[in-house]
Amino acid sequence: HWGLQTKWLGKEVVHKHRVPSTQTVAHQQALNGSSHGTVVIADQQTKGKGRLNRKWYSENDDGVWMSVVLRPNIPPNQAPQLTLLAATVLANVLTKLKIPEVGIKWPNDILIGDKKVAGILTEMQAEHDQIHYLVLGIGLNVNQSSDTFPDEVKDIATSLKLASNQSYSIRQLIQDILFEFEKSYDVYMSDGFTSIKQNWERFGYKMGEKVAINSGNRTWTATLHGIEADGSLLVSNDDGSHERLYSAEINWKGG
Ligand code: BT5
Repeated sequence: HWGLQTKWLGKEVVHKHRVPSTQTVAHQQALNGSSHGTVVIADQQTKGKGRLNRKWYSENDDGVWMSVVLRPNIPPNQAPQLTLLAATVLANVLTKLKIPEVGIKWPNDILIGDKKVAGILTEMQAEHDQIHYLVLGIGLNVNQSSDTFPDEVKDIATSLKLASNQSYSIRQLIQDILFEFEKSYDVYMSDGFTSIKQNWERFGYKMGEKVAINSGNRTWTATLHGIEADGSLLVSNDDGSHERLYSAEINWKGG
């Protein structure tokens, strides 16, 4: 049993040892009518997914690999707020564990120092301007050591163990994350985006600093200011103009 201390989140838990991706399983669950708050957990994923068809390495039992089915009563254009909410929840949980230098790199990377420890993938099914359901995936590296990561990510990835020299119970982390997620989600549903914004910006990576930004074929420097209700990132350019970014890559190297 998962020992969850939640009210509605994880009332139904689907646990698999090894699946291609918990996202796919969660989509099937949702299409088969699974209720709001259904959680899909896997020990291992053979085809973990990132955004834009990128890979999420999660082949071993050394991380939290889970997806949550949500049926929120919000317009589809507010769905990015749930990604920001999930990022804030993860940052809070890690900080409570006394992990140092936790940051959120817009839009969905959780960092320790300059390295990525977790990512979030939100996929939505909407029709007639209503969210049918949403699958929110969380991948958190927990007990990997430095030689566990594949070459492609070993310089950019980290784990809780690498950051703190201790191992963690994955089950306990899942309990903590779901508990905090439910609390924040309920506050968000009653108080709206402002409940997320402040908390997110507290962790916001390089907030108020000048960084290099990459968007499509454009690269330039700008100062990061904060997040907007539509999930965009507000920046000010060197010529003083402000801009909202909807998809971009933040690089710290050129900053
Ligand atoms: C993400 O995408 O960061 C979203 C990751 C979501 C994973 C969860 S696990 C449970 C659920 N089931 C799934 O199949 N997915 C979700 P993105 O921002 O596109 O970042 C992907 C990039 O992160 C890759 O291109 C790599 O550079 C890097 N990466 C891949 N695996 C990593 C890992 N384990 N740790 C750190 N970085 C990684």
